Amino acid sequence: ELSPEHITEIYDSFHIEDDRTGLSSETLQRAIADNLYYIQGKFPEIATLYDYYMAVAYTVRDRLLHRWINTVKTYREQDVKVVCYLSAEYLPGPHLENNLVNLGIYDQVQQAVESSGLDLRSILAQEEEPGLGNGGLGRLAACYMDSLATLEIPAIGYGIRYEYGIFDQEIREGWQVEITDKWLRLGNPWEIPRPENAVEVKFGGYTEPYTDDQGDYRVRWIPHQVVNGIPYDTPISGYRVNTTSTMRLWKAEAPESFDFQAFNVGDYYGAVDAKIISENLTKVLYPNDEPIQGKQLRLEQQYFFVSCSLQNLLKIHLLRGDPIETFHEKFVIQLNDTHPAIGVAELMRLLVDEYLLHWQKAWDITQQAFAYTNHTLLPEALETWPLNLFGSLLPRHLEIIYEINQRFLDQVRLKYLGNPDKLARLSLIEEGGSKRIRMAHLACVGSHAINGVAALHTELLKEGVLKDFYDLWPHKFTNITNGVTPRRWMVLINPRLTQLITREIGETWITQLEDFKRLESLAEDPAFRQEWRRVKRAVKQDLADYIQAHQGLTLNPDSIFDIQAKRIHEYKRQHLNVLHIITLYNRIKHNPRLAVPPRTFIFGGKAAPGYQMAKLIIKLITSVGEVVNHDPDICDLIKVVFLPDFNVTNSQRIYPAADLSEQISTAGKEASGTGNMKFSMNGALTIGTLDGANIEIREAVEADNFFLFGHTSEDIVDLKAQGYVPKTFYNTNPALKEAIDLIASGYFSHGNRALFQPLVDQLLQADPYCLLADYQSYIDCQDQVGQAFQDQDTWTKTAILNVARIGRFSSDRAIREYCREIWWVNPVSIHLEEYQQAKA
Ligand code: F58
Repeated sequence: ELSPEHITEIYDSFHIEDDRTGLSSETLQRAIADNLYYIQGKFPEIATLYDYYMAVAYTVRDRLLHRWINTVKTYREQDVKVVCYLSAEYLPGPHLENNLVNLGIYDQVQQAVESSGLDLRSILAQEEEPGLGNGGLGRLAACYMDSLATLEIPAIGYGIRYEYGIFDQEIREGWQVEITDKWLRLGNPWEIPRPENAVEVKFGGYTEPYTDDQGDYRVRWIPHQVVNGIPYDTPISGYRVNTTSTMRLWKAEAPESFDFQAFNVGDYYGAVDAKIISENLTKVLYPNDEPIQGKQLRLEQQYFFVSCSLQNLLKIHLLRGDPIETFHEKFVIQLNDTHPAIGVAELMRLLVDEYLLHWQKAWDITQQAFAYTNHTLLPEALETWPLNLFGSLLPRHLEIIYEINQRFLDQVRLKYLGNPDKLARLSLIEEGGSKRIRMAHLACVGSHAINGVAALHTELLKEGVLKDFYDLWPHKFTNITNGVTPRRWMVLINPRLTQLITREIGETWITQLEDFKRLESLAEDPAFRQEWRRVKRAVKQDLADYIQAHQGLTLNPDSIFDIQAKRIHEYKRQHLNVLHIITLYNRIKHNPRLAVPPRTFIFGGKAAPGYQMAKLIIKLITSVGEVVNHDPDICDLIKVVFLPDFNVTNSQRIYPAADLSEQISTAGKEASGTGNMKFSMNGALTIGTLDGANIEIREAVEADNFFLFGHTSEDIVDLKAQGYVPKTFYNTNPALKEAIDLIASGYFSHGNRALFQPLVDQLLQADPYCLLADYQSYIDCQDQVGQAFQDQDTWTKTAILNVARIGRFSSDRAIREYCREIWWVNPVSIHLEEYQQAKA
């Protein structure tokens, strides 16, 4: 322990180099050269663009570091309540440009780089994004980290440092090919490893009872294996505030000593094997957008990062000098879906077995600490684990879950006078054939709050999958509609529109997106509309240039850019979009003089590698594109583009360029959607169903400014209850029949009728996502879109109104709601210490 005087003395002896904190372009230029030389060990004659990227990244990281250190110090000293976001996935996107925007040093860095004869855009393009997630859920976690920092809410995001993130997608002969994502190959300048904070995680083995000194019954867990968790910290900057939060990702390593001493004494090769096995744990992200039922490694990943994180939190709590009993007053833990739900049992184990609390005390702390966000309604997507797998990996947790369940069901029994059906439905254990643990039930029982991610989704949760829990604890349920960060999804990706808007209404909207409403009156201003159109046209040209350069396809920037970009899934219905394309194609073929507004259909999205139907949908899109794009009869009126490798980086070119955003999931299937918000924020109009957050977007922008079609979620339920027969729609709708028949005939597959047979059969025989039932309504609606686009002035007015009214869908609003309704946390300002402030 050092005395305060001693600490001051140490500080006085430090000299913080201006080159690490200064923000002028001259200082930045010097710092970049310094980092190139001393960190990269390079000089201009041999430096690659990537070396320059690294040098710039380290330069920016230095500027983040003292903000970060002050943030951590402040939280330590002030004993603040901290939000802990537990998420198996994060999709933060490239860090460099985001940090330039948030720190407000884009122009200075650009000047510094240009003075050295380099170009900032090409340096930014060097960054490999961390693809540590599948889609919406991982990206939401990243938006929330951005908003937490910007709103100055103390927060840590915990997750997994996958060595290989989501695969890179290539398209070969129209098919998706998966390429390993080696994102760490050239080093990652944003992370700081902290091996000194490693923690141990146990797996397997058995438990045994013992009596402690107080004569209390206790349980000891003797594991079969121990794995080390090494934290890697990445700073997450807030927009124009000093707050810099931490994203702490865990990497698995083998503790060599464990195997040597306890098991394989002297067995060197055995120990090396154990090392390889341990390090497999955080090797790769499961590239599925539905849960991976029954894969042991997946459960190991979940338990690993959750145990590391909770152990870390307890350590921080005790280091701050707080008693274990007040843990829940200082930390709130948000479960991003059920992937970290094992945390409920793990916190109980830590409190009861390791910190020797009594069960009831530990349970009170646990329930008050945890909150659970559900992200899906698809019943097949609810996570369950086979009991025997679970028990062999986590024997102590199985006992704890039995105990939680027994006490829970005792309570239920009293309330429902025994009703056995109710008990069976609520139980944490699914009975029948083979027993399974229901992770959503564990999350509900162990949390003080449960939320869905859009109004409809929360309502459907309450009447569907979580109904019994809602009946039991209505007060636990809340809706928090998702949001996206306007920093990345507007300021960073659409500088042209940002500038135009800011010129008119100032820049307060960047942190108070509701201020967009000041654009409403401008929608009436013809001159402003013209400027808006000019911006949109320029942004579309940018995307057209990119596609020309990368795919050799020439696009017409005056055509409707009609875009669907998201994971490929039957419920998202990319193939409904394709049926519309084929319908337009057929119309032109039948009547070559038909006046149709030119359209460019753009798709992007990855299919889970094992999801055959999704991969076939990609092949269908590319095959239809091959035919349509080269058919002279079409006279370039229709173009179909599949943009490979949809990820955060590539998506940033896409959202700003859209005229029309496709949000066409079967009603009741998409929990919220967040792409819908990104498109709309950038001035696209939406064609969509009454699903997820579409409903709220439509309410906000008003019905006239939204292209609505399709059955409601209630209709869909009724339709199915009455025995849905897709063939009826096919038989009674000639245009639909013609489109499907054309696919089946082999027209898009060089005469190969077998290729798309599975897709056609699925539509005609089952059509679980009701494409056929929604087809006509979709086509009619698309015809309205085509009409509306002819009147560019009105279209632009509608686009401006969409933007003006989209303010509610900022992640800042969502995070404020979490803070107020679920977390009970407050902002804490971070002040830079004198000498550092002077430098800044
Ligand atoms: C998505 N879920 C929802 N899951 O589908 C989407 O409607 C919502 O907007 C978004 O969450 C954010 O709330 C989602 O992305 C996954 O990717 C999981 C990955 C791990 C396996 C289970 C699905």
